[in-house]
Amino acid sequence: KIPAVAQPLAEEPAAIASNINYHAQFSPHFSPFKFEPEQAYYATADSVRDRLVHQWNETYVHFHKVDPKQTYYLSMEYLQGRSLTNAIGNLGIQDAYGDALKKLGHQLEEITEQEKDAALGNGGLGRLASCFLDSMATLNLPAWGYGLRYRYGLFKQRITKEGQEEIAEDWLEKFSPWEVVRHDIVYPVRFFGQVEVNSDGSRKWVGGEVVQALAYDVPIPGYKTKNTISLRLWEAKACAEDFNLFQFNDGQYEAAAQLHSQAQQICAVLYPGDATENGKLLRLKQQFFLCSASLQDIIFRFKERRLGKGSWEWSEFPSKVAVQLNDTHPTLAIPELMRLLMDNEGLGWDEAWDVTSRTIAYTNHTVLPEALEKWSQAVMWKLLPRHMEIVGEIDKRFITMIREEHTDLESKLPGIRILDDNPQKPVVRMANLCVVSAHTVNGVAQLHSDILTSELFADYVSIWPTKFQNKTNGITPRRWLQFCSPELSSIITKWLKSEQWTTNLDLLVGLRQFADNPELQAEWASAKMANKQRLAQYIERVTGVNIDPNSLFDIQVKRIHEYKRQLLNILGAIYRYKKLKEMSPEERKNTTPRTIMIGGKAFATYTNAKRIVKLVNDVGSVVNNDPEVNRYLKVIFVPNYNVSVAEILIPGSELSQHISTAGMEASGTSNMKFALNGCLIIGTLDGANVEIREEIGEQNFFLFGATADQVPKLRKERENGLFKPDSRFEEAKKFIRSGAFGGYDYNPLLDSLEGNTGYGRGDYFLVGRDFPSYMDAQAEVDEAYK
Ligand code: 26R
Repeated sequence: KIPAVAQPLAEEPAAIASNINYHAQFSPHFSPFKFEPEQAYYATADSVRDRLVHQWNETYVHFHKVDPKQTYYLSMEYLQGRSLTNAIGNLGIQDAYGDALKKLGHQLEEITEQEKDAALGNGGLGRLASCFLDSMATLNLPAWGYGLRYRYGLFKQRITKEGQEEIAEDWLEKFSPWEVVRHDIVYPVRFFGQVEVNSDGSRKWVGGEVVQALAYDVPIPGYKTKNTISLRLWEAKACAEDFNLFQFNDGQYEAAAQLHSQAQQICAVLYPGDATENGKLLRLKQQFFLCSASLQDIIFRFKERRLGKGSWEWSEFPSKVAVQLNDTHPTLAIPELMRLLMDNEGLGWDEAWDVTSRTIAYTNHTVLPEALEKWSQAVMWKLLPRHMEIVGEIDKRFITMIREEHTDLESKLPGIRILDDNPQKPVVRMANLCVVSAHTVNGVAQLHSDILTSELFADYVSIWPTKFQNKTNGITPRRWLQFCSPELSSIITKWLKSEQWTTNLDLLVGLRQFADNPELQAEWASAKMANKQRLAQYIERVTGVNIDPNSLFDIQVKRIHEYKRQLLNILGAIYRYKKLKEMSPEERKNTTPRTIMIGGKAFATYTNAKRIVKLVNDVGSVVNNDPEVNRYLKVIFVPNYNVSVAEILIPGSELSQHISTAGMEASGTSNMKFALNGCLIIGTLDGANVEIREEIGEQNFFLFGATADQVPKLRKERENGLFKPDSRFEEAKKFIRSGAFGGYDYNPLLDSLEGNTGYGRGDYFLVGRDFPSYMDAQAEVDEAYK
């Protein structure tokens, strides 16, 4: 029984102001004599957190009583961004908090900007995880997320003369008000060691080193509901007895604390470099650490809830627990659940397998070969000997099943079994382990799911015809429209005469009947202009470049990758610049002025991606400082793209680019965010673009490029020297090679577009093939904008 809260939560601005004041004085984070924006932020966050904690406790007690089937989302990444605006918005207390802060001499908007982004992820997959948490909370689902509490999240990107520089992002520097450390929730996680066989034949994993997983809980409030679910992030720490007092007193300080510093490495950074053996081992440790701690916790909660109901059976587990794997990164949850059930709980193989395979489901997020995880068997035997036994047994039984029940697939076994015993480099194929073990496998957009069943996982379809599904990605309309564009949101609400669209986006079709209404058009245009002005101010602040809010705002923001083809975008911009230079002043006046913005981070060791960042910056320096043309064209590299920057860019966009080589972008999710903010798309038939185009209509989508089914043939043709490049494409490349954008050697980057063979060479991503149709589509954009 939880005692009732003694003091009701304040509703009136005056009472809220006094609560904020209270936190400013008594929270131990800073001197009570200062109340500048930073202190006001922490005090406001603490005050909002009180409300969340209240709902959060009630949610936990409620689901404990009801004991429904609960979903657990296992993800190595979460891109939460900022929490204050979202929490206040979901609780429906913006006005009261805005007024309260005014009384205290502050603006809510200014206060919310004090918050650092929680960037515990890389890109699409991490942001998807965060959007799902918001939606599941809003839908009143019993769901939790599990992840790692990285000390340093995704690096901060600084642009220098050399291009991108990575800087450690100390998001916890001044503490996060959105996490609650749970000293009562700690599990041991073992690494290395060996397998012991007991007299009864049962097996036990012993020895090695054991670290502690300590829980940090982040509240996830639903929108307009009390449901407040948890994101539980694990931190690794050593046990007290691992600190060697004897050595310490002997002056051997480093040796004394060795186990402590080893434990700290586990959660030190997101995606540590894996070029070295040490790096690979650390990543595998991270993955296992997440899986083991989360499953121990899930089993603990299952037992706790079932014990309240009297007797229970393990066979009930899959009707009470769903574990969703966000890509293959948490695949070790499969052998870990098997191990816990067999070695700790005493289940036999068949029973443990039945429970495990009915509990686990797997989402695939990429078909890129280099992103399909394969772990060295040797490293796995060393770090996780018991799990390798189990994976070996799953593989053996899979082979037996094929030989007995699917003889037609026997010849395919080398490709579809889990272990790849290639003597050069024996590996475990994590995606295969997921497909064999999970009850359901899904792709993230229709086209992507079709590619999974027709190519990547085609051989499994006849074994399990009903295992494969599509679940097209989505986004939370609260963060990505309601809160990031209050101007546009209130216009939508006004015309629909209801706010219901914020939880039921289908209702937006109700706006169609007003599409030609000049009054709506004027309101809409003024909201867009306000958002463009806000964006222009931001760009001026971070780059020093002044951009014209009356020009077409054209944006491409996402991780920098060759398949996403930022290179196609910048080559198009370069061609546009060259043509503008060749025009007379009179001719220029007839063009459509454009501001092209490109932003995104390149993985630190991805050379060509970093060259693309440098090229965009170099082109910007030349174009933006060219007095002849800079009224008609600006090229901006937006530094340090992250969730908060996206919240400024997307509402101010008019055209956005989703131009990946068809078949390579699993879904994309920013395409949805842009479309939702009334932005048109130029894009290929790839990922979720296909479905977005069906929803928004062809007239709002500037389509170009090869289709996914043409791509293999086009690559073949290219290899056979049958490709004839367009003269515009040649001209743009030649212009760069001539040194028009400075002394940096772009030849290696441009050479990746030449030749005729191989991944990453010979224009594997078909930039040259799609360039002419891209330029034609851009010409249509210019006309439409006029
Ligand atoms: C382990 C390592 C090699 C690794 C590979 C790939 C780590 C992280 C990734 C990230 C990938 C899987 C990713 O972010 N994929 C993106 O997922 C989004 C959400 O489903 C999609 O919208 C997007 O198209 C896809 O690229």
